[in-house]
Amino acid sequence: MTSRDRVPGRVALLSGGVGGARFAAGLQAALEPGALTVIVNTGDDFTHLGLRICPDVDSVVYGLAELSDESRGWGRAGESWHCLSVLAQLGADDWFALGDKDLGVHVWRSDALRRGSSLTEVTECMARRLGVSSQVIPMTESPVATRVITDEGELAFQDYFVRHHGRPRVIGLRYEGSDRATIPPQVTSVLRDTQLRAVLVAPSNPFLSVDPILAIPGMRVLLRSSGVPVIGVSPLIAGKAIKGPLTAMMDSLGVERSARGIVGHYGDLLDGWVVDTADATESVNVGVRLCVAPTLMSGANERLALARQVLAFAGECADG
Ligand code: FO1
Repeated sequence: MTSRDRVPGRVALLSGGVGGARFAAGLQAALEPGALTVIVNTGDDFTHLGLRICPDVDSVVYGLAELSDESRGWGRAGESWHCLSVLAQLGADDWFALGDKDLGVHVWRSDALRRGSSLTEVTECMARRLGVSSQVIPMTESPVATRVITDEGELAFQDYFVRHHGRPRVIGLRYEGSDRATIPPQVTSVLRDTQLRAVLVAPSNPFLSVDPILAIPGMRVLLRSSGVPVIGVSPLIAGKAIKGPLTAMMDSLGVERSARGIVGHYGDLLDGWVVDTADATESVNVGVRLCVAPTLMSGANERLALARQVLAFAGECADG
């Protein structure tokens, strides 16, 4: 693509892991190099085998660096699992699948954090060294941990999601530490940049990936006062999530499985909502402006096409 085909202006994206990483890759291809900033959920982060693991940050960086395993959506392509097999042989915890290449990142990051670097610095360095032109910023430096209240008791996020395969019925969620969390200055500066043309919300799980970002005190006000359209992309296609426990969670948390249900859940955040073509007829009385687009991001062309359509819609919303 020539630079003339690139959409001008800066864009901020709120993102979780897998779906968010794919959408971020499309936006990076559609925008001028360096114009995308991804603000990433860290509620899934945890310490495992002494290593600090940041799954959504890593999924986004790998996606932007074109290093992701496309079928899994998390972790790296061409991964090997020698370390994990040794851990299993030794009777260590092996329920969380850490690949050998991925482990290199966790060892390096944990060491850098122990030596006093911030997660923002480590993430910026990782993205740059892996050749990413976009800015990737963890939602906060403060410790925030998503806790899932289920019919089998309260679980740490990765216990619920990976160890229990997202099967327990979800009754509620807590974003532990979020009430004391602070917004990184880099996030504030992007959201106040006069070149900013849109704030986008990725097609990520609202409860697990986006709500932890919105739970940081002052974040909603900062997003709303950015003066640009806030546009979300639906994580549902034909009323279902591509992967993961979203629809079961919507049912158990009493959120209607529809555009209206999710837009209503986000409250006064959004100016516009993008639904898949399969959901066009169901998406009535949503309460915000609506755009219909093919949202299944099966490859690079589809990701780019979706990004361009969402950016055009954001432009229409800005023009009134
Ligand atoms: N997801 C799984 O379903 N099983 C795993 O074993 C697993 C390992 C893993 C290792 C590193 C990493 O960065 C992500 C990993 N994920 C795994 C994905 C992760 O648990 C979730 O996708 C996110 O936290 C939700 O966005």
